[in-house]
Amino acid sequence: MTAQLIDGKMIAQQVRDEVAATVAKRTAAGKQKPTLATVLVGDRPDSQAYVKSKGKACEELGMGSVSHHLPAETSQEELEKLIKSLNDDKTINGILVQLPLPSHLNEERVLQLISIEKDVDGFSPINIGRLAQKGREPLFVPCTPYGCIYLLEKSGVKIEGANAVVLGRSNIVGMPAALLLIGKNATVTVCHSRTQDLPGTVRRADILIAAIGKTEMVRGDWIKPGAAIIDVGINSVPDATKKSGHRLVGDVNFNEAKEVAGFITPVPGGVGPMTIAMLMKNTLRAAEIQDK
Ligand code: NAP
Ligand code: L37
Repeated sequence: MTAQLIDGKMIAQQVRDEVAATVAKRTAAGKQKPTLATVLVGDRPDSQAYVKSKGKACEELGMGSVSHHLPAETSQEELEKLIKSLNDDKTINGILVQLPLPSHLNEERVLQLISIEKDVDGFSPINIGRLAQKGREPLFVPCTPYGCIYLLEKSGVKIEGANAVVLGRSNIVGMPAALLLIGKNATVTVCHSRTQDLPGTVRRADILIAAIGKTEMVRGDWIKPGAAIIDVGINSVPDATKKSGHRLVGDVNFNEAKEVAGFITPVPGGVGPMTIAMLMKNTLRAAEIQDK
């Protein structure tokens, strides 16, 4: 292995410790616990697991959490009513609607309803609009892309002037990750399912953020020697040696890429734990904003 491993689990723990220390100081000063409301609609097992981890993280860091689990057939009207009541609830600092929503629901209308001071996922149109404009700051940076950039910076990877390639252009990962990299003065190429010559494009990347959800699609011979690889993909593959019968792998073939790259994140233990840590950071920030 030539690449330096970027230990997301460890870096996430450092972020969590910092958040917990600030929360403890606030609580000692008699302030209300920063409190996150999670909203999950339907029964996707992955979403259920992530929302559960988010609630657990809140408790571990001395913060409050309230979880709303609605049935898959919830109507748009019922969901909007819940969001409005969370907006008005003074005991709630952050609101996270776990995506994707079931297909009959209008995601855009739900996200634009979340009050901007409580939008800890950073997906409301005002937050994303600010992220996309020069000289403007969003109130909250979306958790997964924020985690990716944090890992690069903590590892001492220079973003300014780097050629960055982002694989994927989704609203929750690829596009905001690309906007953040542009804001940090990288030269950014965004690839998607219609991109021609993906291997050739990836070979020019000093920084690669892979978020396509395709098992180990990025091969070792696509990687520029010394590149920094942030693998966001979470893919489940059958594995008879595991009790669960499966294991998680990324969008990058780790064993091949680690021989060429300069830095690489593992899956699991890379971006996943950072997503939760950055959500905790954003929830604390929401409480701080609402103090004022
Ligand atoms: P998504 O909404 O399905 O978007 C996938 C993106 O990848 C799309 O832009 C799609 O292109 C592109 N794409 C798909 N197949 C491709 C191919 N063969 N070549 C090039 N581009 C391709 O997924 P997402 O929500 O962004 O998530 C991506 C991955 O990250 C998933 O594995 C997900 O589980 C994982 N994830 C991890 C975390 C974490 O915290 N670690 C958080 C969120 C998501 P088009 O736009 O053309 O369709
Ligand atoms: N903020 N995140 C936010 N909003 C959303 O709407 N969908 C979504 C979202 N995505 C999300 O929460 N993803 C996510 C993915 C992986 C983890 C956490 C959150 C995670 O903890 N992954 C662990 C492995 C977990 C496991 O073993 O199952 C990891 O180490 O990667």
